[in-house]
Amino acid sequence: MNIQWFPGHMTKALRMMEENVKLVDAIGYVLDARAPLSCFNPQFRSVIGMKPCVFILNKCDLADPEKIELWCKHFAAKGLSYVKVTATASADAGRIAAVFAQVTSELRLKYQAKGVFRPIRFMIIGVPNCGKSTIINCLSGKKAVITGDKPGVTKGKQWVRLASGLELLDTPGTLWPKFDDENVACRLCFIGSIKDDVVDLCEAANLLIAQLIDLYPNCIAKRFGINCDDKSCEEIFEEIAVKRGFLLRGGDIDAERCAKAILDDFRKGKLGRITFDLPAD
Ligand SMILES: Nc1nc2c(ncn2[C@@H]2O[C@H](COP(=O)(O)OP(=O)(O)O)[C@@H](O)[C@H]2O)c(=O)[nH]1
Ligand SMILES: [Mg+2]
Repeated sequence: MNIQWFPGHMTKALRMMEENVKLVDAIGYVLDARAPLSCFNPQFRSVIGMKPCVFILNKCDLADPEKIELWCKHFAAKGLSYVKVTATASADAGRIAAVFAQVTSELRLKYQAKGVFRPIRFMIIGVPNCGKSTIINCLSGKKAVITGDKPGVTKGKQWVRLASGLELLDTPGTLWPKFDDENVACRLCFIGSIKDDVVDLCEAANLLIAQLIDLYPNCIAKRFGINCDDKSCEEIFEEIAVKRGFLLRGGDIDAERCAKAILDDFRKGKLGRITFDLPAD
């Protein structure tokens, strides 16, 4: 799957982040727990610089608990701050606030010693659709910023001030111009970071089937009530279409509709709790 496209507004967003990083004390780097490795944007290195950073593994309700633990161990071994959350669950706000407080504790003590009051500012960054805005709403306890189940919902920067004195900068999600690894491109597509209209959905659905058969061999058979043994991805795709009645007049399968349904099932967690990426050095 070759997506070599980089919309101009993402360059603009990256410049905005590079300018605004001077104003913040720390970074909240959001990763989708279903594909954390694919969510690392090589261009963010220049954004983060030397700022303290918290890695937020989000959408844990949709991800594989065992693999989430591997990621947590990985961050801990590297001495990195992290928190695993489900931002749509308001109960997780406290844990995010706690780790934010932890990485800025030195700074807050310094302010206290000087007797100055200054808000602590975090910039929230990540690929499109990983839940940045939802995390901000979770922390603020209300709908402070707009969220949506597709990429490109947050357009510009937006500051949100919390009662605790914390200030959060919401940013638009950005991708990078070229994906070196084919897996990264398709996993970003699976998790909805890449706009569906710039990819071939049928190809994406077939790649999703291939990866699922490899990593979670029973999940498709279980969800769609079909037998996947010794079948190719194309055969499985067709069986799903027939089983679900995604047929066109004349009896051909409605591939587009079938592809959308498979991707949608994955994105909504109906195929089970799935994580594609394992930590790597
Ligand atoms: N299941 C689940 N959905 C989430 C979670 N966090 C965010 N979402 C959904 O993911 C979609 C994208 O969220 P949004 O905050 O707009 O992402 P952003 O583009 O990174 O700002 C929305 O439909 C959210 O409701 C989570 O932890 N679990
Ligand atoms: Mg957003």
